[in-house]
Amino acid sequence: MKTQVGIIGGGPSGLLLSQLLHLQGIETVVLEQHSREYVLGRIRAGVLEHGFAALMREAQVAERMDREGEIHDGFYIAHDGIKDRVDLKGLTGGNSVVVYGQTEVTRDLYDGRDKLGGIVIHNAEDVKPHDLESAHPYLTYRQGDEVKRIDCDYVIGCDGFHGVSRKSIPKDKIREFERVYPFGWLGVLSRTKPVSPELIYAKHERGFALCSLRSQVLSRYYIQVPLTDTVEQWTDELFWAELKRRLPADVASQLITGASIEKSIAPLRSFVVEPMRFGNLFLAGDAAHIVPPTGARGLNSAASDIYYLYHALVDHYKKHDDSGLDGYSAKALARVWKGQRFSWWMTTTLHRFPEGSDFDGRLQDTELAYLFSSPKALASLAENYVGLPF
Ligand code: RFL
Ligand code: PHB
Repeated sequence: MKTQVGIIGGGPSGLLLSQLLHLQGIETVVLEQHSREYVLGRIRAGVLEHGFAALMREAQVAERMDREGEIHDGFYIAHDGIKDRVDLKGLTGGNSVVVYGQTEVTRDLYDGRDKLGGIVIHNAEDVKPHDLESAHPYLTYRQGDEVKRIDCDYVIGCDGFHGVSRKSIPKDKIREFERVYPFGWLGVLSRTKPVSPELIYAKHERGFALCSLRSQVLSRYYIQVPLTDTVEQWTDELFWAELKRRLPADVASQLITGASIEKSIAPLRSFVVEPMRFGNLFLAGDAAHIVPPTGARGLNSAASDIYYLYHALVDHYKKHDDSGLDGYSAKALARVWKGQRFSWWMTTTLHRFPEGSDFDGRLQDTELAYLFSSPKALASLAENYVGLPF
């Protein structure tokens, strides 16, 4: 098979790029190692910035998001038994975020690909990129006993943190930057009315907690846990009891509990690879960078990569202009690092660090005291949370 752009990974990054390019008459093939059901079974992001939402609209897959997604004009930070509101709309001159699950985003993108007859090959095993430094790279993959080949002009690695794309780059051609946090998030999804119409990020001496939602009948809650904990250890009863302890009393008393319909533990990590290009391979999304989920930046950082790549590839094919492709890595990384800084700040400010000193604790308290006494500091938080411009 031959195509113009070979995309590895059928998560939100790969599907969005494929859809946007298709609408511009540029051919793509997406290779996904898992089944569609498996990809749609993963519960991840819940908060989309307006830039991401705009890109979904440009990709003509935003109808359901615009109908069912909730516009959130603010969120709360709970600390010391009280909750302080961050007025996103007021502080940013009218910006807000959309609460709409990544599962639904991905479902809408698959539907969009189907409608246009886009090629998404599932259960593609052993995907390998070849000849990335030549003008004629190609991909191979296995389906059953058969090994197949796709020739393309460019390979885009959208295959997440554990994918094959980044690993295909010789070690001496890239530099990796990483911070691993000494805790994870235990997440629970439940068919219950959310405790608060807006998200609550809670700092507590027992550890961080987050009250989020997918809709007015579907709640998503998280608590910080040691990395050694397992999902089996956390019965629903233990989870709800621990969550309540970490919330202000008036919030805890309102919490409606119920059976969990999904429960998982995610480790927290900050990671960036530089550059985001090797020959004719371009990395995008989690394949190139990971943030701890505290700032809700992961999927939103992927969106800016896709935006830059989309425009760069359109310029290449339609205007024979390669400046976008040549400048991609530097441009993408500039925004990626700002997302890293913000996610690191939210994480270090709101979590309990097992090795943290009393001095560190006082600094955390002072961060919040300063934040809620300074409209300028709050405006900086709000500007980052709604998403910096692409
Ligand atoms: P994905 O979603 O990991 O998709 C990669 C796809 O590539 C496939 N793949 C391969 N395919 C072929 N061959 C191979 N060798 C392959 N290896 C992998 C995989 O099967 C998969 O389908 O990466 P993508 O598309 O870049 O999207 C990134 C986002 O998923 C991620 O950044 C967010 O989920 C992060 N995140 C959040 N981001 C936000 O912007 N807002 C949030 O509120 C938010 N909350 C979260 C989050 C991530 C979380 N976890 C579990 C890590 C909350 C959590 C708990
Ligand atoms: C979620 O709803 O899954 C979610 C929301 C905000 C975050 C992280 C995760 O910062």
